[in-house]
Amino acid sequence: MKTKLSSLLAVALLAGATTLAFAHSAKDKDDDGCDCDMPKAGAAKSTATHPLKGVIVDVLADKSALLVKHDAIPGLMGGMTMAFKVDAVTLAAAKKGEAITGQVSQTGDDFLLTDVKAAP
Ligand SMILES: [Cu+2]
Repeated sequence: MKTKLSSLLAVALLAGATTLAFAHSAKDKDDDGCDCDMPKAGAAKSTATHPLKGVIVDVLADKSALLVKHDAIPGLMGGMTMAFKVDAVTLAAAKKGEAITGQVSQTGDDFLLTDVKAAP
């Protein structure tokens, strides 16, 4: 029993060493100019965004936000009318009554709307 366990441990250690060696060689490739680590970080972040479909009810310029009547966002909230923080470019381009799609992410108590596009 003890022998079997230690041989299993040896296999696990070997597998770990192989993984480390592989990770190291992959990292070496990064040093050649590939920014492989960057998209990975972005992908991790994007798991916290949710696709939104809605209509701009009002442009709240003083709050850098859009009041949006949105459809239900699975896993986040039901359909409702609420304010979303947007960047200056999105705010300037936003038009009352326009149907849009976008990506919702949460920062503390604020909901952020990015990647805003006119709905097809
Ligand atoms: Cu909402």
